[in-house]
Amino acid sequence: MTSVVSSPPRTIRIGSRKSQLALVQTYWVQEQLQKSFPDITFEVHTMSTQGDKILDVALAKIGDKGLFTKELELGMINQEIDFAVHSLKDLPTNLPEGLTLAAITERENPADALVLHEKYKGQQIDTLPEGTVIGTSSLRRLAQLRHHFPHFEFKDVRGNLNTRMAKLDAGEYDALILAVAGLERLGMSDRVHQILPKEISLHAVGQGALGIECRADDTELISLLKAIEHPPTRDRCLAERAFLRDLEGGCQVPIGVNTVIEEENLTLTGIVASVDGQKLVKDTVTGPASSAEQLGTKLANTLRDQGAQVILAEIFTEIQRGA
Ligand code: DPM
Repeated sequence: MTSVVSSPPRTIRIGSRKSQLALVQTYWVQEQLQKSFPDITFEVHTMSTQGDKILDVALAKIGDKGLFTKELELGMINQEIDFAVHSLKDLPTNLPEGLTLAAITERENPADALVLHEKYKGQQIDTLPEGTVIGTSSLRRLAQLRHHFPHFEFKDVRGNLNTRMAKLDAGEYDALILAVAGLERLGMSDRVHQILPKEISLHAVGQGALGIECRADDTELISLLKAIEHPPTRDRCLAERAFLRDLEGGCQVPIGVNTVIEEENLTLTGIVASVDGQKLVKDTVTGPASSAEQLGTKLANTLRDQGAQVILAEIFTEIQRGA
């Protein structure tokens, strides 16, 4: 055994929500980092967030940004944990002072999936009958689907994936709309009946990617975390997040996006829709991927010129009134 140690090996504490999906994601990050840095110990610490505790109120009505992230962020500020793993789409676009988005991991399929009750087996979204009851608590999914399928009924659904599936199978809903990525990570890809095309549903900002947040002054950790960053996903997600930030949308707004990188160019498409699906503005911008955030801002300006701000202002008033 050697007695000469240059610096004590560091133990790094990872914060995670306790949900099954959050833990799968966190253990994946832990494993990747452990492989890259075998001399460092990575420990997982779990915490409950506000979003895990309030289960009976529609997400949009809670209205608070950072529902699934605040407790973890306090843990970092108070030095109880060193970094946190989030579903990037649950991470607000403005982070608390002293914290930074250190890395973004490779994105899985960012699309939304149609999950059907077994009596509809073999059907697609456009063959479902009038009055089909769709469960979703996403204003983004609600607005886009209402726009295309005004003859469906929509019902709020909360709870983790297993709870939602049980409600579907029990007949409380005919169909659910869920992220393909979440279903895949939990080994439930077989429940995906159809991947919704982008013409029907543009996905949420950051959907399918993980965001790693840490203290902005922990430069040593930030450089370690770059080992699990996926640059094309980062560019796409930075463009998407700049777009959302510029429109001042929280995560519970009917804003959807799509991004593609070809050669050095990034193409960003965005939509802002009213909750009833009646009003809708959509456009696309293309430019160098190295200026991802400027592209997001550019698209926000373009959509604002087309009336996005008016649509969003109406939604905030409605939510405040508790409509
Ligand atoms: C956010 C939304 C939802 C989650 C809103 C949206 C879906 C809520 C619902 C911001 N966070 O997408 O328009 O439909 O009731 C969430 C999921 C994942 C991360 C589950 C899902 C897994 C996929 C991923 C909840 N957060 O969207 O089906 O990591 O991108």
